[in-house]
Amino acid sequence: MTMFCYQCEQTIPGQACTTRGVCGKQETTANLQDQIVQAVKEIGFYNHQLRQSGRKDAEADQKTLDFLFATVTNVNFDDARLAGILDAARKIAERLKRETGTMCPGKEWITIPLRRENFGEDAASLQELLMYGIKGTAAYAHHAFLLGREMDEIYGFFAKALGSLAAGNSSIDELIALCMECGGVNLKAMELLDNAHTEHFGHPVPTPVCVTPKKGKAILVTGHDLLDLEELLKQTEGKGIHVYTHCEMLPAHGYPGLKKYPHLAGNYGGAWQDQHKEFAAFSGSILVTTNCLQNPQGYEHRIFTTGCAAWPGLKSIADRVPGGMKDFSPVIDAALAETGFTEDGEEQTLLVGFGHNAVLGVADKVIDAVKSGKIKHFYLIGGCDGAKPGRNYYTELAEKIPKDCVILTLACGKYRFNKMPFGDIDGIPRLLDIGQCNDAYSAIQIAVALANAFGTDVNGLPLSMILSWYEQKAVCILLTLLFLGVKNIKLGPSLPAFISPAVLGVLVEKFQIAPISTPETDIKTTLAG
Ligand code: SF4
Ligand code: SF3
Repeated sequence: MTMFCYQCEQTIPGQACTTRGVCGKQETTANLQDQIVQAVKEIGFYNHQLRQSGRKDAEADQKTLDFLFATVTNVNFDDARLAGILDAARKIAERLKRETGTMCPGKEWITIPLRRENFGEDAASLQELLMYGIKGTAAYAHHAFLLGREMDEIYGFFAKALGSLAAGNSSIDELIALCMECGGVNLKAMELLDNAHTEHFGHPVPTPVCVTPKKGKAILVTGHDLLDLEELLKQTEGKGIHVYTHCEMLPAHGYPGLKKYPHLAGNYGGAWQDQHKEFAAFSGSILVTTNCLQNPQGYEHRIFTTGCAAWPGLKSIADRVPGGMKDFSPVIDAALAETGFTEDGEEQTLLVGFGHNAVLGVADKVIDAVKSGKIKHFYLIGGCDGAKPGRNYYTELAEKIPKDCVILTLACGKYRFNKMPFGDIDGIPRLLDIGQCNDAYSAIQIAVALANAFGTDVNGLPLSMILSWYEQKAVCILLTLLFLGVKNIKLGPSLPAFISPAVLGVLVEKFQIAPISTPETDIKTTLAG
C-alpha cells in the first residue's frame, strides 16, 4: 500500500505526500487515518439516517469529533493509538448499521486516487475541501465539548455532510453548497468555543507577556487546550515551577482565569516548526495538548502528550474522568528532575489579549481614529505558520505596512512578526493580537461591528485579509469567511494542492480570492482598493 495525503500546505506543491509525509507521517499511519476517515463517514451516513427518523446517538455525535481530530495534521502519529481509534469507530458504525438496517456504500473509494478515478478531479477536490473543513470544525467543537458545550446543529451537519461523502452521491453544486454550509457551521463552532472560553476563563484583557525565561524549574505547554493549561496551573501551585506557554498557547495570558496564576511566567519560543531547536533548549518538561507536534529529537524523556495528540513511545497523560482533573504529576516530576533555567533572561514583553470584548470596548476610539484619517487601513494577517521559506513574506508584509495602518493578527503565523516594535496610533497599539486560530470568531465580530458603525458590510471596510494556511483548521476558517461573503482574501504561502484548477476558478470568480504576491504589490493593491 502506498499513501496519498495532500491535506496540508507542506506537501509537495500541487501534488501529495506518497511515500512518507513531509510532516513525518509514515505510510502505515496515513493508511490508518484514511480508514478512520472512512469509518467516520460511515458513522455519519448511519447517524444521518437515524436523525432523519427522529432519533439521536450521543456516542456517534461526540466520538466523531475526537476521531476526526486524530487525523488532523501534526496531531497523532501513533499507529497503536490510531488502530484503537479505528476499532472504536468501526464498532460504532457497525452498531448503527444494525440499528438502522441500512448499508453504507463507499468502501470502494476509500483513498483519494480512487475517489479521483470514481468522481473526477473536481468532485474529488470539493469532497476533500469539505472533509478538511469538517476536520477543522470538529477540532473546535471538540474543545468546546471539553468545556461542557455542545450544539446539535453541528452534529446534524456532520452526519449529513459525512453521510454524503460516504455515499458519494452529491453533485458539484451540492458539494459547493455543503462547503459553504460547513463555513457557517464552523462559525457556530468557533462561537461555541468562544463562549466556553470566555465564560470559563473570563474575557481576555490586554496583557503584557514576558518572552524571556525566569530562573527556576520550568514546564512548557503547547497546543490549543486552555483547560489542560488551567489544570496544570492548579497542580503546580506552590511547587516552585514556572509554567510557560508555547505557540498557540500564547493567548492564555490574556484570560483573567489563567493570568491570575503568578507562576504562569511567560511565553517561550516561536511557532510549532521551531520546536526541535526550542524544545531541546528548554530546561524543563513539555506538555503537548494538540497540534502541532513533530518527531521529538533528544528530549523524549521530558515531553508528554495528552488528549488527541500522540507520538509512538511518548508518555501520554490520560483523559480526565468526568468531574475530575487530568493527573499531570508525571509532567511535574519530570520538570523537577531537570535543572531548570539557571538565570533570569533580560526582560522583554509583547502584548496579547485583544479579543472582541477588549477591542469593542475601545471601538469609539478606533472609529474616531478612522474618521479623522489617523487610521487608514486595517490588515488581518492571520493563520498558521510553517517551515517554508516563502513564509518570510508575512514578516516583510508586517514590516512594510504603512505606519497609519493597524494590524490584527491571530493563530501561530504571528510569531513571524509579533516581537517587532509596531508602536501605536493615539494609544491604539498598531499590532492587536486577537488570539488563537479559533479566535477568528473574534476577528469576525470586530469586523462586523466596525462595518455596522460605518454603515457598510465587511467588504466595504478599509480592511484586507492576508491569510497564511497550513492545516485543516485554516481550511474551515477560510470556508467561514467565504460563507460570510468576504471577498479579495489573499492566501499563501501556496495554494492548496487539493484544490483543482476548476474549483480554484470558481473561488476566484465568486470571491476574488488570490494568491499572495510580493509584500510591496499586495500593500499597493490593498490600499488602492
Ligand atoms: Fe504530507 Fe501534510 Fe499529509 Fe503530512 S499531513 S502527509 S505533510 S500532506
Ligand atoms: Fe498553528 Fe499548527 Fe495552524 Fe491554531 S499550531 S494555527 S499550524
